[in-house]
Amino acid sequence: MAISNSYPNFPSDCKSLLSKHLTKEIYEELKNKKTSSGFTLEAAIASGLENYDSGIGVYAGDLESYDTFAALFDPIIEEYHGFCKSDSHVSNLNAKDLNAPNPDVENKYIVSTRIRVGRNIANLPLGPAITKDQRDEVEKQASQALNSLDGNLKGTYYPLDGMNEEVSQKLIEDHFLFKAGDRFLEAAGLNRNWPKGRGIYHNDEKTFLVWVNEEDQLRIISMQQGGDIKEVFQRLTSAISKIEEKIKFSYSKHLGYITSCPTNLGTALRASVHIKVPNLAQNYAHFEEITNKHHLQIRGINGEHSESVGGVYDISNKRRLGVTEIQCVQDMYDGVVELIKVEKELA
Ligand code: ADP
Ligand code: CIR
Repeated sequence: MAISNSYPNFPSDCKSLLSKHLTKEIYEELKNKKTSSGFTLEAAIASGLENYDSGIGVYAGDLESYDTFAALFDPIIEEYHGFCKSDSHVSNLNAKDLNAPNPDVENKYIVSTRIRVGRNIANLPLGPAITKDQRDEVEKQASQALNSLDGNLKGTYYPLDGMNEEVSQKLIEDHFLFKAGDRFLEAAGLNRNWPKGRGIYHNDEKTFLVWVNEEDQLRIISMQQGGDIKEVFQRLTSAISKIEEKIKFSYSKHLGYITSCPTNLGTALRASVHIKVPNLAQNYAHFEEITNKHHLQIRGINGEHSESVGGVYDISNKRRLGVTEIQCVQDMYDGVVELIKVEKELA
């Protein structure tokens, strides 16, 4: 446990944005500040201090955190998203504006496509600062709203508390459910009272899923096998608008949808494919050159901080703030088209 009440010393090989942007001056300016839900600098930086291998290392406890601790959050947000203090966020969830014909009709490269957004309920603290009662209230509101969905979104809410171990393990292995015990979330206080208040909603086909009270209060997910990105996006946007009829989400003109991790602000959208690129992956520098050009992130196939298996990678948009939802998906789409082209040439 590296938390202390003095300016932290980061190891020299620490690459987190926290270690880069938490100067002594900023630490001194913020160390005694507190938001109205009681969130402090110490809580905001706990994950990055406990986990020196963090990419980012900070979490917000509420909407106010982004103001109160702006001296730290703003430069991190600017470096991650390329979004400045004077910029405004614009949303566009109109699937008609997306130009994304399936880039892999023969099903050779894209194993599956998934698009998710994070959402949090307006006027409640975010997960790192939420109380048990507030978290239970989120679960109640979310499960009620979800249980009213119909058509292809109709499904069932399964609380994590009491879920059979084999069932949850299988859901995790099949990429449908979040893992337990993530050390980054643990240190941020996001796993308090686990597994109470957490759960997953899904339709029978498991093409529409909602995680309740993980890193964000809601993670709304649309996914399916293959590369029909537009179909996945359409299902997602229709679900979002139905849920929004019942729940008011936390949104700010400047930062868009409010999330506990600053990397998710704005659209809170991550559009990913699991894609087979074994040849390109032999030349990792070239692989990264293409993903960087299209503002994409490479992850392993068992979630963030995991490794690739068999040359299959999770490729997703990196920018989420200051770009519309359409642009986020378009970033992923354009990059995937190029990755497939290069992989074909190398075969
Ligand atoms: P996030 O919730 O930020 O999207 P993760 O990287 O932790 O974060 O992924 C969550 C889960 O979704 C993991 O099980 C991961 O394997 C799965 N997943 C992500 N993208 C895809 C995809 N395109 N196809 C299938 N599963 C996916
Ligand atoms: C970290 O700092 O590595 C974790 N807190 C996760 C950050 C979110 N990841 C990302 O790159 N979008």
